[in-house]
Amino acid sequence: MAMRWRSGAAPLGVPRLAAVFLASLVVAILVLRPGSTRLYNPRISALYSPPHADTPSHTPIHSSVVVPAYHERDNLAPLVRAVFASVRDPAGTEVVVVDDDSRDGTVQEVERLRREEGFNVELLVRTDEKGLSSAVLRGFERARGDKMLVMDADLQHPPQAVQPLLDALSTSSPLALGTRYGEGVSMSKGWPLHRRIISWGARVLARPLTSASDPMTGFFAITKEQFHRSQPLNPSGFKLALELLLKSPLPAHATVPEVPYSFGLRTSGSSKLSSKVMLKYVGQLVTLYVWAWGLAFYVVVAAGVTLAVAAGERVLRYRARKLTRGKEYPLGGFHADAGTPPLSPRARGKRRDVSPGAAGAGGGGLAAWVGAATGGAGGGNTVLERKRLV
Ligand SMILES: Nc1nc2c(ncn2[C@@H]2O[C@H](COP(=O)(O)OP(=O)(O)OP(=O)(O)O)[C@@H](O)[C@H]2O)c(=O)[nH]1
Ligand SMILES: [Mg+2]
Repeated sequence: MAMRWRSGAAPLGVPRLAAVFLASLVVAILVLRPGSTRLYNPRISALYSPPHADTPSHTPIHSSVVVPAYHERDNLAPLVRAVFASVRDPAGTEVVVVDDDSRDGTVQEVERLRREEGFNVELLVRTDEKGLSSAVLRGFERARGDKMLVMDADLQHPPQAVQPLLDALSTSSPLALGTRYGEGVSMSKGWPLHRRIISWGARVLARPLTSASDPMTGFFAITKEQFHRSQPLNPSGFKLALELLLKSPLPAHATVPEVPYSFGLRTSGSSKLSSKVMLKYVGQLVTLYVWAWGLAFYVVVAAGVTLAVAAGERVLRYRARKLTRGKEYPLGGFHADAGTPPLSPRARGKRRDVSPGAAGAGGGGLAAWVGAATGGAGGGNTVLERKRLV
């Protein structure tokens, strides 16, 4: 393929790069602007109405373990048993399972756990909504405890870590995160390489937003009070902890404790982490960046695009030069037809005959070509040069 780039062309100067920057800025604002209509506002949630201050709540439940579940029937019994076995006060604890109409026997299983095994398990079956984050948000609405903890149904989050995570909550730390990257813990060895890479990439992308070691965690705890303090949240996606981390303003001097836990392998049921979920994560990140940085985010994106264009131009220019290296064209300029064979020594000898004409034309590019074409010495050689150039 003939290369069109000419090394003689002027490099992209400041005015052109400024135009690229402005165009990218406009496109970034138009394309990446988040819609605010479908956000979830914890303060005006549909189901939950906080008790009035003068009517103290008589519920003995102080901790709620919210479990989003989709096709997880076989995991529910081991999970519920392990959770109640590991908490300090089982009578003051409830498990709230939020199922998205799995129709896999989850309803019967929860009923059985309540009736036959006597566990305090609530079940919310949603038929009009789907998605992990929104399931957790609905679970929060249902939860009666002042402390709420979220964990997966598939036993990847160790039930033994439930009590330490609940204990990490206090008035000075109303949000606590489980972390897979703390000291003394590890990811299950069976976790496939591609999952590790995805997890690493997701963390890197979120790094400028938070210093938390595992903002992608699905294992976290929050007080109800802190939840209601939150700004409207994105209910779509997988990463509610990251939303809460950024959008629920902590009281002065509050900290976010991290409780290390070893991430296990799913032994039953199947993963819901699809490429669609990953794309949604990128969308969620974009809205969070806009939320946190405002116009500065678009400026960073536009600056990135401009840098990429400038770098791309340099690479093309460099490649073009490399392609013609060794081809000796006497007339200057750049003729990067990679398919053109180099001149033979004989032709080179003849070519020398025409060079005075070229020199007479004053150097490179089109002017040199014209000079050679019109130079008086050796019309035959001029034809040879013309062939080389087209
Ligand atoms: N209610 C509800 N729960 C969901 C939905 N998607 C996922 N879940 C649950 O959320 C938890 C986390 O989902 P997983 O598929 O285990 O995601 P993951 O842990 O990142 O992926 P694996 O490591 O492959 O298990 C599980 O308990 C799922 O059943 C959903 O759309 N609705
Ligand atoms: Mg899982």
